Amino acid sequence: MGYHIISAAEAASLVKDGDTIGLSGFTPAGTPKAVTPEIAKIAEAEHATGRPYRINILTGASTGDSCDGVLARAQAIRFRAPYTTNPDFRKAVNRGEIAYNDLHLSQMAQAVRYNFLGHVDTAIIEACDVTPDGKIYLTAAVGISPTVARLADRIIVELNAAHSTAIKGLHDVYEPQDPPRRRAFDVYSPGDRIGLPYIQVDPAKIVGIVEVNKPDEARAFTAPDPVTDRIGQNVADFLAADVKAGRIPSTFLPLQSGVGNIANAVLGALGRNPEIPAFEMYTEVLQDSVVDLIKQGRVKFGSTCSLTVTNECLRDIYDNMDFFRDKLVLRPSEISNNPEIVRRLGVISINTALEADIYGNVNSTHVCGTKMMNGIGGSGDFTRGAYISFFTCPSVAKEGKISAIVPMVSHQDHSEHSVDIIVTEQGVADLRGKCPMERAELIIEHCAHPSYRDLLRDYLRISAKGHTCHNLSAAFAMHDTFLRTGDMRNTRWEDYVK
Ligand code: 0RQ
Repeated sequence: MGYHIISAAEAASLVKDGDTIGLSGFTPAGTPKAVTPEIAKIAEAEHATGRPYRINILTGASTGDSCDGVLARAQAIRFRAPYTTNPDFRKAVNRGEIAYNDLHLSQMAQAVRYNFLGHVDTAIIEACDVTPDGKIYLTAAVGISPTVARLADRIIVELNAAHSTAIKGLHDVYEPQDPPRRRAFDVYSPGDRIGLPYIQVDPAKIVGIVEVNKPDEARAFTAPDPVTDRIGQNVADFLAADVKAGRIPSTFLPLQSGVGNIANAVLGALGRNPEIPAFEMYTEVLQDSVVDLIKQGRVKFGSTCSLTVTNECLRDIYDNMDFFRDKLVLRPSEISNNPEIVRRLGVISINTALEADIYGNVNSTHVCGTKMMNGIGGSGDFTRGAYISFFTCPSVAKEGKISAIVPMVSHQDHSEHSVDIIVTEQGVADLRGKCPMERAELIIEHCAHPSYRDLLRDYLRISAKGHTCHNLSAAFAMHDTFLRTGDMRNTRWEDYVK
């Protein structure tokens, strides 16, 4: 091959204190798994001798434990962007130990190109193949790999035998020009290809190949429960009714769906609903549920940034690539999540909220306004340009002690101007064409849990009249009561009304 085969430890020794590394992958799919644990060992050894060692990480979305987990536990991360789901990383962020920049995923690659996030010293790219002339064939995701591979001083390739070279050809690698020279993206349907099946780099920049045989660290989601099932059913019934009413074309429109248990349940329900025609996905992550629907013919095509599937499911795709090849494409995150394309295609977006307020503003990221959960991910990329934007969540969390419907969100990721439909297991609030007070009534009566409806109705009674009614002394009383007593149901408005 002409490249040096080096150990993961040798590769890690090239990364120095203060360096910035750019990683392949998007979610645990396609993320490097061998070099980052060795970087963590260096950090621990340096810290043991009293020397500083912290690095900056730029990547596509979340990673696996062998990246964010081991590096966070080794206190080896100074700065990281964007989205992450790792519990140890989350704890370190909420202790104020890591500078975490929660960017929209579509903006990540261009933020690196615009030099907003500093110089990339080393790119670590997981591949299933690499050619002597510098063609890198990626694995189960694209993320920001083309950009960090091009901009980095040096590239380390993790050649991972756990991925099959059968995946070659599924990627559509395209890196836009920067303004003022950017051209339109010629994606007019989810299956349109605009790029190359590999990343082309200068082979002289590849300083070493690390041979790896480690599967992706994908999480298996729990099976749908009655609450997530009901949410899925509510979304599916609503979409079927909108098709019948002529608000959605009878041929249907491409869907985007976030990650997690609710997203899986929603897709399952959509697939089962006979009134919804077979559809396409223009999305950032494909989970097992979509692969099942492709096999059943219910999903005709999936454009995605990653195959965030269980290892069994990935093996199934690799073993049946003749079937899947014309039904999937893997794109860089700035294309899979591109707001220009999302609005052009008329994507129906379905994302998850931690909480929504009675006017339709949504918090997807911060528990009680201060503690980071995961991040905004691609939810903003899709919501703002969507044909119809949905947010789903259970009406209560923590055995009913927290209401997901609150007077005012404690952190805002998506504003009422971008949010069309809110769905809980209680029902659906269709906010399209509604003024704020009509929205409040729909959200309280259709989405809030019955044990919180009186409390929310009473909030409106104590609110100052206006286009949007609020009582600014009491707007966060439910959050404050939860933090003081452990249960939002203890909220007494009279304690807050001045
Ligand atoms: O806590 O883990 O302790 O049980 O939040 O909630 O109901 O299991 O739902 O797995 O779908 O995650 C918004 C976090 C939901 C996720 C979020 C607690 C609840 C539970 C998880 P436990 P569920 P999910 C895709 C696009 C980001 C935006 C997005 C997410 C835990 O979907 O990160 O969609 N979305 N991005 O108990 C306190 C509340 C709560 C609460 C739920 N109001 N207050 N805790 N929980 N509501 C990502 C990519 O782009 C790659």
